[in-house]
Amino acid sequence: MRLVIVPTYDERENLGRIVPAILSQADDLHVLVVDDGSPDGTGEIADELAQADPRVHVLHRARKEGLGPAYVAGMGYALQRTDARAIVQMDADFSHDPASIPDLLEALEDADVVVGSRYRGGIRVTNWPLSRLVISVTANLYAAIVTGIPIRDLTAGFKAYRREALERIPLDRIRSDGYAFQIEMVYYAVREGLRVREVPIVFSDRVDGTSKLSRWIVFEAAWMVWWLRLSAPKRGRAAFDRTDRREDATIEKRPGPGQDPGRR
Ligand SMILES: Nc1nc2c(ncn2[C@@H]2O[C@H](COP(=O)(O)OP(=O)(O)OP(=O)(O)O)[C@@H](O)[C@H]2O)c(=O)[nH]1
Ligand SMILES: [Mg+2]
Repeated sequence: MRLVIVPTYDERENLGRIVPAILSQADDLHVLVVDDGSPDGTGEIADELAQADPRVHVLHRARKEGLGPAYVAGMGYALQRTDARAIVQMDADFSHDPASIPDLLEALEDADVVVGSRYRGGIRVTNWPLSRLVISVTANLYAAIVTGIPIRDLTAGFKAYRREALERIPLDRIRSDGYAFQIEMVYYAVREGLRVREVPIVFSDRVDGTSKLSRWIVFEAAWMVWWLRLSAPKRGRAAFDRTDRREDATIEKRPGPGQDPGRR
């Protein structure tokens, strides 16, 4: 099976639609909803979905601790309590189109980590005010320069990992919340010598529900990239120096750890 992790906080308007939309993409897909005690009852909706379909799993957490900790918990669940051979992370608010999941998983056939990218080969973001787009593009450029990772969309939240890749990423070291979490995951993947590949996706602004974006999340990412750069051990720095900067954005330094994720 392959597992799609969806973190939720107050996503009542979206969860009941996104889960079936994900499951319909492939027969072996399961969904893990990680809900941080949403006051709007999203957790109960998740339980109802799980009762009706064995392909739906729910991880309840007591309180809102942020996107990063929710994903770390969900990825721990994936590795310890399932035999998922591939793990996808995506938002619940339809910013990430479930129809792109098969593309990400196909790209995973010859990569260890696949980043669903808004900015590789053009800009594909719909409905965002220009100001937010400018901030996002600038922030990604800044993060790429500081960390030295040639990925256009380092803050992307739509990603896929081989199980063996996720096992190599030190999840217990990750403390960050929002954009910084996304950058950290790619950073550790590159540092571990995993093959990271960027594939184009279209990102749409949320239509229903409310944003959990905060100023703190932006500041956290702004200093986190410096922390990553300055704390990188020599081995990691050397890995980045060898990083391939070709336009196709596939970072390949050595063969991945896993077998073909298409089989198990
Ligand atoms: N479990 C959990 N999920 C969260 C938390 N914060 C955000 N999420 C979920 O993470 C995903 C992304 O959050 P969003 O609020 O959409 O953040 P964003 O995409 O940057 O901002 P907007 O789409 O503009 O609202 C959504 O599915 C949220 O419900 C949290 O603290 N805990
Ligand atoms: Mg969103």
